[in-house]
Amino acid sequence: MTVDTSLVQERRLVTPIPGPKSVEVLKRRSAATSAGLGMAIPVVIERAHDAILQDIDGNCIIDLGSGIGVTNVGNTNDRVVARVIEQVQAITHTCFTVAPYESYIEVCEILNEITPGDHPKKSLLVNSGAEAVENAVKVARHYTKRPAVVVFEHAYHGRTNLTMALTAKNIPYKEGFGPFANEIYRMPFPYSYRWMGNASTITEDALNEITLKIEKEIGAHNVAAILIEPIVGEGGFLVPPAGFLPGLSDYAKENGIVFIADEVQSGFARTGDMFAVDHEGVVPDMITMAKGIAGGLPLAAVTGRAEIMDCVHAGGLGGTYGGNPVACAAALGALESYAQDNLTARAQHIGAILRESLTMLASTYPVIGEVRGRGAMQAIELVREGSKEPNPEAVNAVVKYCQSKGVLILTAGTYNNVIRFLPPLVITDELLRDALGVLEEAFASLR
Ligand code: PLZ
Repeated sequence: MTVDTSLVQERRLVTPIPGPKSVEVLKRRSAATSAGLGMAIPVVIERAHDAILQDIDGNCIIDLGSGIGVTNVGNTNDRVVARVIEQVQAITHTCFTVAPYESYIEVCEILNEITPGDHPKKSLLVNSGAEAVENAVKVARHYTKRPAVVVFEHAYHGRTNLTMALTAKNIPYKEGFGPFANEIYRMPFPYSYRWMGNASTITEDALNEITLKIEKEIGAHNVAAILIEPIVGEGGFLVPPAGFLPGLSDYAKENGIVFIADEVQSGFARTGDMFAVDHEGVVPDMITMAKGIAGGLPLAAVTGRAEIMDCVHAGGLGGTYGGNPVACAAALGALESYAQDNLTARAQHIGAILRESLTMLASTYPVIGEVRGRGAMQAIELVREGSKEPNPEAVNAVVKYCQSKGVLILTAGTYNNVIRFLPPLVITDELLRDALGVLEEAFASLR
C-alpha cells in the first residue's frame, strides 16, 4: 500500500504562532495532561514530512530539532511508512520472548554489522534510550560481577531511577525524584570552553584526574562500566578533545572495565559518521542506541561483544514491548535509508553549512561564545558579552523569535544557555538556509 505523505518543503505562516486552533487544543492539553510535561513550541502538529511540521492552523514550520534527534531520515520517511503499514497488518504484537518474529532478528543482524568493531556481537531491543542504558549497565554488572559505574559531568542518560542517577543535571531531571540508585561515580568531563586548566594539555590532564579518582575513590577492580556520551547531548553538545575517548577506552580495557558508548543522541549518521565514536576509531564494548534507529517509532537497542551480551541467563533480559514488530519494521526502513540515501554525507554537508553560518554569526554577535559540534549536530553557547557567564535569557529570546517566524530550534546545556541544531538529514539546502536567515534576524533583534 502506498500513501501520500508529502508536504511542500517550505516555511509558511498563515496565523500568528500559536494560531487560534492550536490555542484551543492547548487549553485541553493543560486540562488533560500532566503539568510535569514540558513543551518546546506552543503549536499542535497535524502532519509532518521530512523537515516540515504542519500545525492545525496550517502553519508550516521548519524543524531543526528532529523531535530531539529522532527523525534523521525525515519525518514520515517513505521507506519507514511503507514497511510500517505492511507490518502492522501482518503482526501487531507477539512479544519477542513469547513467540519470535524475523524483523527483530534482522534489525539485530544489521546492528551487529554496522556498529563499530569486527568482533562477534549480539543485540537486545528495548523501547527507549533510558531502557537501553539500564540494560547495558545491568549486563555489564552481571558480566564483570562488579558494582560501580563511572559517569561524567554534564551527562544525560534518561529519566528512570537508575538513569536519573547516571544523569548529571538536577533541575529539571532529578529535583524531588530521589533517592537515587547507588554505586554511581561522577567524573570531570573535559568541557574545553569552560576548562579551568591548561588548554594544550586538557586530554592528558582530564584522563589523569579521572584515572586517579577511579583508583583512589572506587578502585578500578570495582568498576563494572565506564558510561559516556561520545558527544554530550542534553549537556550542550560537548565534543571531547581529541584523544580523550581513545584514552578512556584503553584505560577500560586495561582494567577489565566494560566501555559503554551512549550513542542515543549522537548515533545514526547524525555526526557525519554512522556513530560518533567512529571519528576516533574507538570500539566500545557496548553501545546504546535509540532515537534515529527507527525513524520515529519507539525502539532502542544495546549491541555489545557477544561474550558480554551472552553472559546473562535466559529470561534475565526482556520486556513486553521491546522490539515490537512495527517498530522493527520502521527500523528496517530507516536502516535501509542510512545505507542507501547517503545520509552520512548529507550530515557532513549540513554540518558544513551550519558551521559556516554559525561561525559568521559568532563573529558578528559576541553573545555567541562558542560554536561547536560535529556534522549535523551543532550548537552555539550564549554568554554575556565580554565574559563566559551563561546567558539563558538570550537563548530564550532567540528561540521565541525563531518560533514566531516558523522555525523550531531546541535548547540544551547544563547552564540552559545552548542552542542546538539537529535538523533531519534530508532537509534541503534551501530550507536550512531559510531557517538560518531567520536565526540571523533573531540575533539582530536582540540588540
Ligand atoms: N541517552 C544520550 O540523549 C534522550 C531527552 C528528552 P529516551 N535525550 C532526550 C527528555 O527531555 O526526556 C537520551 C539521550 C542520551 C539516553 C537518553 C534517553 O532516551 O528514549 O528519552 O529514554
